[in-house]
Amino acid sequence: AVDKLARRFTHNREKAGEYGRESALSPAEGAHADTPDLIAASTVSEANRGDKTGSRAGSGDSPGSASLDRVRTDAQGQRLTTNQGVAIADNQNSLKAGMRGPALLKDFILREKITHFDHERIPERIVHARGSGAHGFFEAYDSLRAITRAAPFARAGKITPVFVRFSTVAGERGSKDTARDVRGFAVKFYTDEGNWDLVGNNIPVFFIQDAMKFPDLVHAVKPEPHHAMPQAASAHDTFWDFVSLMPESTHMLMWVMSDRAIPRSYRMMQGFGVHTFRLVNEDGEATLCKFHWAPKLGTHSLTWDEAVKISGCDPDYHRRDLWEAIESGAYPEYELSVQLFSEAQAAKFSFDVLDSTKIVPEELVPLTPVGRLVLNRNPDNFFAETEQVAFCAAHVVPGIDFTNDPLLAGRIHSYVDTQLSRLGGPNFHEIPINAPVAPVQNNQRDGLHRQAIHRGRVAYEPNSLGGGCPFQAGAAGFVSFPEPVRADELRAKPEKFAEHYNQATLFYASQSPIEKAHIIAAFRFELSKVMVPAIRARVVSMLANVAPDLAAGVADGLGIKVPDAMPRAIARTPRAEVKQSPTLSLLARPGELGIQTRKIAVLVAPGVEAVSLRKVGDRLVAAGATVRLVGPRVGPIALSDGSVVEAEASLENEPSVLFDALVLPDGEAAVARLASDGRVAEYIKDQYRHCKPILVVGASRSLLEGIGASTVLADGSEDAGIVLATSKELPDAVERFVEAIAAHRHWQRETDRPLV
Ligand code: HDE
Repeated sequence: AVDKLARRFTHNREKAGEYGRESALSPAEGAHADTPDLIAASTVSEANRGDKTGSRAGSGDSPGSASLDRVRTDAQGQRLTTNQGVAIADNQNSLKAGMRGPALLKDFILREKITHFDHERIPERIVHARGSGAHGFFEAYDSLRAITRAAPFARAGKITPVFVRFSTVAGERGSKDTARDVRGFAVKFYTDEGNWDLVGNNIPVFFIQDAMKFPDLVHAVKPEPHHAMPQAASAHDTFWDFVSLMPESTHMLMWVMSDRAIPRSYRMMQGFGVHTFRLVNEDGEATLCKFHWAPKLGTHSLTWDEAVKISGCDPDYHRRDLWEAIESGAYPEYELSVQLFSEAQAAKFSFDVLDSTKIVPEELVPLTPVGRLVLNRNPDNFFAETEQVAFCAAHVVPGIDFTNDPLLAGRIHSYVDTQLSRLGGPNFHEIPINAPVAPVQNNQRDGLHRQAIHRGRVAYEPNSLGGGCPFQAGAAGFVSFPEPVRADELRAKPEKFAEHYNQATLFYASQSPIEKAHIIAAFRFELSKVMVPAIRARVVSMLANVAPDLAAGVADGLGIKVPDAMPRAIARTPRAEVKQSPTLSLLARPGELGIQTRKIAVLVAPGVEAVSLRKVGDRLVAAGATVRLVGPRVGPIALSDGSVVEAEASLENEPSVLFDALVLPDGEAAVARLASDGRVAEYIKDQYRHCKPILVVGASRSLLEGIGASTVLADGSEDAGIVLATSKELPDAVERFVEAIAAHRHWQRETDRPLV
C-alpha cells in the first residue's frame, strides 16, 4: 500500500538498547526504571548476541563480529552508575552547600562526569579523518593455495570476518562527504592467522612515487596554514602549485578530476590496493599481485553541481547512504579480483610496477576474481569502532608480502607510528575493534592502557622457566620473501619512473566523451580557484603532454592560451603497450542489481490521483527502490479518492539532489498546488540538470514544461530519461522509468553551460 511505501527501516530494530522498547519511549513523568533483575545484569543484550556475519558465516570458522560481544553493552534495564559502578541517586543536581550555596569539591560524581567529558576527544587522523565503517565478511570463491598460503584464500567458501572503513582524504572529521577527493577503502581481515589490512583507495594510482614526498603533498592539499582555508578541497593555490611542480602526479590528477572523485555512494565505487604486492605459496614461490574491488551495484558518480548542493543539504550523504543500506538489509557487496604476474613479465613492461603512479592495464594482465566482500552490520558505536579502528599497511599475514615500492615502504612505517599519538600509546592493538581473532602471545609488556594480564614471571625469549613459550613458529610463521638485494645505497629512482604521461594519456583516451567533458570542467573549476596565474598556466602546460584537446579545453575555460608543453624528464619516451583500456571508464560497470536501493522522490500534494500513485509506488518498491513521498510539508496528504498518505519528506528537508529519480504525479488539484510553490520548479530543474530520470504522469506535464525542459535531445532523438505518460499508459511507462533509473544518468541531456 502506498502509505507503507517508504517503510524501509533506517535503524536496526533489533538494537533494543539503542532505540528503546515501545513502552520505554514515553516514560511517565519522573519515572525511573525498575531495579534490574539479575538476568539483565549481563550488559550484552540478547539481540546483539551471536554471530551476525550473514547466513553463510555460521559455518564454524568465522568468529565474526561475535568476538566483540564481550564488550558490547546496553543500558536496557540497568541503573546509572559512576565508572566505579556506584549507583547514582541524582543525575540532575551537583552537590551544594545549601540550595543557593557553592558547589562542593567532594562531589566526586560531578567531577568524574566532567573530567571524563573534558577528555572525550582524541586527535583526528592526519589524513582520511572523515570516514564511515561497517562490519562484514569476505568469502573466497576458490582455494588460492597454489599461489598464496594467505588464510582468507585457503579454500573455497572460507569466510573471514572484516571491518571496512571508507573515507575522504583531505577534509577534517566533520567535513562534507561529497568533496572532490580520493576515497579510502580500507579493509581489515580478521584472519585465523592474524590481521591483514588491505588499506586501499578508490583510485588505483597515487600522486607521488616516494614516501619522502607525502608530508609535502598533504601540507599542500590541506587548508592553507595561514587562514585554514579551504576545507576539504583541492581547489586552491598550494595544492596546484605543488602538483604542477611534481609531474609524476599527472596520472593521478586525471583520476581525481574525473567523476571517480565524486562517487554517488561508497557502495558504488571500486577499491584498489594501489601498490604491487607479493603473494607467496607454501613452497616460498612468489607471484606479483595487484588487488581490485568492484561493487556489485556498478560504478556511479554524482555531477559536480549536485555534489556541491548535497554538501549543503546533507554533509553526511555517503555515511547515511551506507548506514541506511545496511540497516534495511540491502548489504553492499564487492568482488575482489587480483592481477597476477611474474617478475619476468613485469621487467618487460614499459613502466615499473614498483611505481605507484602506474596501473597494470587489464589488457596486459587480466583480472582473476577470487572472492566477495559483504557488509552486513553497522557499528554499534561510531567512536569505539569506526574512530578507533587502526588500519596499517604493515599488517600482512603469511602468504602476503611487500615489494620494494618506495611509497609502500613509508606506509609500512607510518600507520603504527600515527596511532601512537592518535590512540595514545603502544597498546592500541588491544582496543576491541583492532584485536585479532587469532591468539596474541609475545613478550611485549606494559605501556599505557594495557588490557592483557600476562601471567608468570617470564617476559623474554629464549627462556627455560616458561618452558620456552611462547615459541618461535618457524616455517609456520611469517617468513619474509627472500628477495635478493645487492646495490649501492643512494637517493634516486629507476629510469622508468621518469615517464609521467603515457598512462595519463591512456586514462583520458579511455573515457567516454561525457567523462572527458567532466574532466575538463573539473580542471577548469579547480584552476579558476587558483589565484596565481603562473600556476594555472603551469598545470595546462602539464596537460599539453597528456592530450591536446584536454589542454585546449582547460585553457579555453580559463581564458588563456595553451602554453608550451612542460619539458619531459626523459629524452626518449618508452612506447606504451596499451592505448585504450575500456574498463577505465566508469560506464564499463553499470552494475547488476537494477534499481535496488535507488532513492526516488514522488512529489505529492493534496488531490494527487490515487490509483496511478499506488501503481507507480508499488512497482518501484517491488524493484527494490527506496521511495519517499515528498510534500510541500511533512505529514498527512489527502489523495483524490479521499484516502490519506503520509509525506515523509518535504521540499525543504530533502531537496531533489538527494534523489536518483523523480516522479511527478497526476491530479489537477495537486499539480496546481505544486505549481504555486516556487521550490517545485527548483526541484525539477535540479533533477533535469543532473540528467536524472523523471516520470511525468498526466497533468504534471505542465510542471515539466514550466521549467523550460525539452524532452528532445540536441540530435533530435527522444530523451530516454524523461518518461511521459497518462495514468492509463502507466504499467508500460513505469517499466521504461525503471530501465531509465537503472541506467543511472542520461548524459546525452547534458550541456555545458546548462540550458535549464
Ligand atoms: Fe595512507 N595514511 N599514507 N595511503 N591511508 C593514513 O594512517 C600514509 C597512501 C590510506 O580508514 C594514516 O591511521 C603515508 C596510499 C587510507 O583509518 C597515515 C603514505 C593509500 C587511510 C597514512 C600514504 C593510502 C590512510 C592517517 C605515503 C592507498 C585511512 C591515519 C607514503 C593505497 C585508513 C592513519 C582508515 C591513512 C600515511 C599513502 C590509503 C598518516 C605516509 C598510497 C585508506 O598513517
